[in-house]
Amino acid sequence: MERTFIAIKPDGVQRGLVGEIIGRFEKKGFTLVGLKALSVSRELAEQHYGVHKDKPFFAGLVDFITSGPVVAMVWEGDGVIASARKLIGATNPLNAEPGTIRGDFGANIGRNIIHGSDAPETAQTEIALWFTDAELVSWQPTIMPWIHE
Ligand code: DAT
Ligand code: MG
Repeated sequence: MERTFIAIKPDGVQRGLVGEIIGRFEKKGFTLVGLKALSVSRELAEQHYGVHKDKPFFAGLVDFITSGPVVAMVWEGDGVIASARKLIGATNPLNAEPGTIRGDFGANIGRNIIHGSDAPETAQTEIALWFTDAELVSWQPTIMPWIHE
């Protein structure tokens, strides 16, 4: 079953959006298999955003993600990686459709509330970077026959 890495960034946590965001993933029908709140070290931030290390916004991005609490999650479900990106919306919240998390709650690209893995390979790498195997729980929601045929 497909899994993706989702992180609520310090702005989302500070603004009290944790419950709202978790609720959206739950109501969609995805399964929560990992969840923790943490302060992100610079080392973890630089590894997580390594693909952007040559971009002009990299330093600000690392400063921001290390500036407050982050809620890290792993969600499971058929097609969850691409679907989560749709629930999240465009990178720039000003371009994100209403109904998406960034479209409903964001107003600035540097404060876009949430991260979601963009492909199967990055999902796998990011889950391994943020969680140990022991921190992930494999389970089958009993409601699954009403979510998935
Ligand atoms: P996404 O988070 O939608 O996958 P990304 O991987 O291209 O977007 O960029 C990672 C983060 O970096 C993004 O969530 C916000 C920040 N960012 C991206 N482009 C930016 C820009 N042009 N100016 C400032 N911050 C930017
Ligand atoms: Mg990205």
